This record gives sequence, C-alpha cells and structure tokens, in this order.
Amino acid sequence: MFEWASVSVIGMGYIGLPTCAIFASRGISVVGVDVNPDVVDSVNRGEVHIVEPDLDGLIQKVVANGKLRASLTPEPADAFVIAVPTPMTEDKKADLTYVFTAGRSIAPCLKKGDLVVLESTSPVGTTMRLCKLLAELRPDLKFPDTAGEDSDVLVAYSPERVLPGKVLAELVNNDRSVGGISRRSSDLAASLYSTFVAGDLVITSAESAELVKLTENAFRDVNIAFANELSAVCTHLNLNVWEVIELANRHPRVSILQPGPGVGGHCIAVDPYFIVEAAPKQTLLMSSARRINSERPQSVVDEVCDVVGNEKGLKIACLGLAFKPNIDDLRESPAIEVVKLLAKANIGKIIACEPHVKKLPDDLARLGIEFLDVLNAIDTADIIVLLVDHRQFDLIDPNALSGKKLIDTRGLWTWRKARKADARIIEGRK
Ligand code: SAJ
Repeated sequence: MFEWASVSVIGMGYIGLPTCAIFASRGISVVGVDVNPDVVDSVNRGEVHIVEPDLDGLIQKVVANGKLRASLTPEPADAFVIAVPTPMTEDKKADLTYVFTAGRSIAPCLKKGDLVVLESTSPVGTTMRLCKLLAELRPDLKFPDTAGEDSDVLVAYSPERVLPGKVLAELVNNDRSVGGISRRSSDLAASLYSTFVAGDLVITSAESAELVKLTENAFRDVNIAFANELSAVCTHLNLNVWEVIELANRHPRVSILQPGPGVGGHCIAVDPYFIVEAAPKQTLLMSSARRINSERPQSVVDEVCDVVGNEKGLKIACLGLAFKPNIDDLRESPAIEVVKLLAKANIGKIIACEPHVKKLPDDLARLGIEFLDVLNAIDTADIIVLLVDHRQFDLIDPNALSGKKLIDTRGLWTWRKARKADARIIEGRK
C-alpha cells in the first residue's frame, strides 16, 4: 500500500478542518489551505473557528506536534483533497466557482503520481469538469479523462457524509463511496482514506458517487417534508403530530422523521436542487418536498400571529437560531428566517436567544431584534417560540414557563417532556 507522507486539504471549513485533523492524527504531514487569513492564523495558533465536539483538542495537538500547518497558498503534496463550499445561486443552480478556483490553485503544484480528490457536494459531472480543467492547465501531465489508466495524475470524487456535531466519529466510522475517473484513481483514493476510515470503502464511478451524495440528502429532505406535511394535517384535524408519529413509528417498518420550523444547513436544504437542476421533469417529488420545507418558517409565523391576535406590545422570545440542536451553525437556518419574518410582521417586540453564539448576526440586529440569554429572554417574554431543541432549553425549569404562551415547533416541551411524566403505555411482556 502507498505510504502517504503529505496531504494538502483545500478549504478549512466544517469538513476540511476536521479532515485535516484526522489525517494529521494518523501521522501524515498536512497543509490546510484557506483563502481566509483569519482562519489560517487561528489554525496555526492551534485554535478552531467552528464548534465541533473534541475538534479543539485534536487541532491543538496536531498543530503542536507539527503535523498540521495552515497556509494561504497550496504547496506540493502526495494528495490534494478539495473541501470547499458549493453554494447555490439565487436561481437555485450550483455555484462551482470555489471548486474550480481550488483546482486552478493546485494545478501548478501537481506532479506525476499525485492524487486529487474532490469532496465537496457537487452536481453529477463536476469531477470530470475539474479533471478537464487540470488537464488544460497542465498539458505536460496526463490526466485520466483522456489517458485513462495511463494517467500521471489520479482524480476521484469521495463525498463526506458526516453529521455536524458528530463529525470526528463519523469521519472514521461511516462507510465511504469512492468514485475515480479511472480505476487506478479509485484505488489510490481508497488507499488515502484507508489511513483513517474504519468503515467500508465502496468503489464506484465519479458520477455515481456524486449522485449518491445528493441522493442521501434529497432522501432526508423528502422524509422531513413528509413529517412537516403530516404536521399540517394534524393542525388541520386538531391532533397532536408528535403523538401520531410516535405511535406510527411503533410499526416495525415505519420510521417517520420529526416536523419542525423548516430544514436548514448548507446540505439538505440545497443539495436536492442540484438533482432538480439536472433532471427537472423527473423530480416532482423532490421539488414538492423542497417547497413544503421552505414554506415552514412562514407557517410558524402564521401560528404566532394567531396567538398574538389583536394584542399590542407583546414580547415574543425566539429560542434558538442555529439550524439544528447543539451546534453554532446558523447557515440557512429556518430559525433565523422565522425571526426575520416575525420582525417584519411588526406584531410585537422580538427577542432572540442563541446560547451558542456571542452576538446577534448583523442582519438581525439591524431589524431591531434584542439579543438576550435564555433566562432573561424567558423572564421578559409573553410568548415563547421554541425554534431549536438545544440541550440548554431542555433544562429549563417548567415553572419558569408557566403563564407564558408557548409555541413549541420541536415538540420538546409540549410532547417529549410531557410524555416522560405520562403513563399511557401498558408495557408488553417482551
Ligand atoms: N430536521 C428536521 N427533522 C428531522 C431531522 C432534521 O426538521 O427529523 C432538520 C434539522 O433541524 C435541520 C435540517 O433538517 O434544520 C438538517 O439537519 P440534519 O441533522 O438532518 O442534517 P445535516 O444538514 O446536519 O447533515 C446532513 C446529513 N445527511 C443525511 O443525514 C442524509 C449528513 O450525513 C451529511 O454529511 C450532511 O447533511 C452534508 O454535509 O451533506
């Protein structure tokens, strides 16, 4: 097996930084590259700029022992792993600028025998486009798009599939698809990941691996949309959606996800559009799911407006701004959208509370929203809208909530907590 001495990871964000740490922890010399000088400086100080359990200790260790270094520009290495963002344009198309900019930045460093792996979530065909770009920039080297198994440089796609909040464990334990432009590319990429992956490495084509990644997130989006649609049905029929789901999930082949204020993050709320863009006529279900999930923040606001009615001067506290529990990531967060829509609805004083960030994002501050800690937010508010089921909110003393009007979009207080004290289950004998 190839002995990996050096790896360069392009992009030190939510995926790139933990990937740097894991490679470095396996004794490989890692150079993490980022265009943001603040990120480069903080990593070189052994600090992390994202919240992810256990990452800070690991980064501190591998920077201190010299295995990880950060830089603004790529340097020669045995392998280049591209983990840059692939955002969506206004018209819901994939913006691949960062991928191709990363490709252009590593092209001068490439030499015979090097491996380039794209990890960023990408539309089908992106790895081949990257390969062709590299071939164009380095006519002195052979690439697998035209040279096949005789190429000098090996190019593959291998998506991450880790869950924020469990990144370090899932990087190691999850199975991984590895799709090379050639078989040798797949094999070399598999060898690279075998330095830390304990799960299976499953070899396929670059295009299939690209679609597999998009499919995983589109599948989850469709299933969350089902839960959200069911929630609307239950509201219409005046039934408790949390109870209906819990009972339905006792069927051995039913596993419904949880409704909420919408779907956030940079993955599930975005990736299905990359499939829709490629096959618009074939994706009626995925498009509907996206629409259902995107409309959820407005339905939370409608519910708050109903509770407010004609009353004036009420204080409405929104608990949680992150896109999901126990993280600091506010990207594409439906909670933020709810808060913005509430501020624009002009129905009372809006208070926001997010224990994982130090200050309110500027665009919310500009809307006149007040930022308070959880105890003060609850104390001050007439109406409390629970938007994220952070651990801190689970610990709130129920007495502190008495007399307040609650809108619990996550079923934390009105179902999960209430359920613990409930004795409606006649336990079976198994
Ligand atoms: N959500 C619900 N109801 C649920 C589950 C989630 O409303 O029952 C919401 C969350 O609150 C959040 C959003 O969906 O706003 C997404 O959260 P998530 O935990 O489902 O997923 P992400 O975005 O943190 O990570 C996903 C994962 N993909 C899948 O589970 C198929 C992860 O494995 C991927 O690596 C990641 O996307 C990614 O980077 O693509």
